[in-house]
Amino acid sequence: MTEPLIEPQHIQCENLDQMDQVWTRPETLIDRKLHYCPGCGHSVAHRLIMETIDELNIQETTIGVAPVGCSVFAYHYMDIDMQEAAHGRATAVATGIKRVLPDRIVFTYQGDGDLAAIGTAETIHTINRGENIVIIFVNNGIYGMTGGQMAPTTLPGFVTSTSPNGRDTHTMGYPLKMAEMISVLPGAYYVTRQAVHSAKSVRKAKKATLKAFQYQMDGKGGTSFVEIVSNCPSGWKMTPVESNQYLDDEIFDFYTLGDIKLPPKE
Ligand SMILES: Cc1ncc(C[n+]2csc(CCOP(=O)(O)OP(=O)(O)O)c2C)c(N)n1
Ligand code: SF4
Ligand SMILES: [Mg+2]
Repeated sequence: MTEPLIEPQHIQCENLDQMDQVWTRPETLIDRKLHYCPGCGHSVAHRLIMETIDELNIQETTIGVAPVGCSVFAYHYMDIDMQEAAHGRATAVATGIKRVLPDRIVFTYQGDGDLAAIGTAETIHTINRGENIVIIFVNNGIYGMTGGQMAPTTLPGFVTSTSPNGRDTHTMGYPLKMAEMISVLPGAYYVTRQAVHSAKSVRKAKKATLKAFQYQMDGKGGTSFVEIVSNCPSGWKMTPVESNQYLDDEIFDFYTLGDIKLPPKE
């Protein structure tokens, strides 16, 4: 029998009633077994969004748009109104919803294949029109759902099932920095790049998500874009721990974390 990677922890909690509760499941995050692979950042990203919706008290007024990709079943976990979109079309669907129901808070949740490959045109034109929606972009540098093919965001040299010798920039081009690209559009109101691989990064990503939804509620500007650079342990052929280390060692040098565009000062 192979040894478990992480030994189970048996923690004795003798004075449980005297302890401060530091975490509870967000009310809007449905208590259901997730279909994601162990250690996948999608589940943490889901939690952040649902915490944000709880804290802003917008469960009844929020409509999410789910993509095609590993997060295609996002609506199984998010206890809000949700609409499924065809692959890449989430921001176009969100545009329609927001225009018909302008008092609703509308967001898309999309992977990098969905947003930065088949959906590039929809993404750019939605933001160029300054639609007052939030786009949550989970960039894990690969097509996770379909078996680990190269994405437009894959780093040079990275091995995937369609770049078995590593991404060769001469024949396969360079990785797209979507956040930087769209930040030059006048319709982009708030653009930030975050991560969810550590406690510190989760706290920062949460603040960014809160801001993005709050900006939409204030209705002063255009599109808010929150990129979450994440892992795909299965597609990357790494353990969850290795994949999080890889983010720190290799990925964040290219996909620098932090705010890229802030709303104009009043
Ligand atoms: C029109 C169309 N083309 C291709 C596919 C196949 N397909 C499904 S998901 C996907 C890519 C998913 O990758 P990503 O958006 O990065 O999400 P991840 O699974 O990595 O979270 C592709 C190419 C499809 N479902 N529909
Ligand atoms: S294939 Fe990758 S992105 Fe999809 S659930 Fe598994 S680890 Fe997450
Ligand atoms: Mg992906």
